[in-house]
Amino acid sequence: MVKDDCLFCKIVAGTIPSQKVYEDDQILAFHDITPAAPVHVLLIPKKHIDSMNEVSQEDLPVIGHIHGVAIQLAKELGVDQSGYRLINNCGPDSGQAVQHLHYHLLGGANLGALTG
Ligand code: DGP
Repeated sequence: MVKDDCLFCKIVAGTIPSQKVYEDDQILAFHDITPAAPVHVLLIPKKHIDSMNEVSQEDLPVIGHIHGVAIQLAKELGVDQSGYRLINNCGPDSGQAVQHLHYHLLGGANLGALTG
């Protein structure tokens, strides 16, 4: 459930501080420390899951819940109409730096196209 040397598990436990924007018993959302857009929030399951590759059938409800809260936060943070992006990085080629499943909610500026 918790991995002792995991940065985001420490944020869940409160031993590393974060600027929380949403929390319940299943998930936590907080501002990214190095924002890549005016709105840059990370949404994570409290349960330690290394990456998308380790998501099991039993984890699918929390993934859906993260999406639901992302939609809610996009509204609360005022980017639902201007547009936003919800991103998961999985594995080395994606640039995943923190090995605890997380989604980036980005918005508040034109994010450009992912593909040409
Ligand atoms: P990724 O490359 O997808 O693994 O993104 C990891 C993100 O985590 C990156 O945008 C920066 C953010 N981050 C790293 N360390 C911390 C931290 O201590 N606090 C917060 N709030 N964000 C962090």
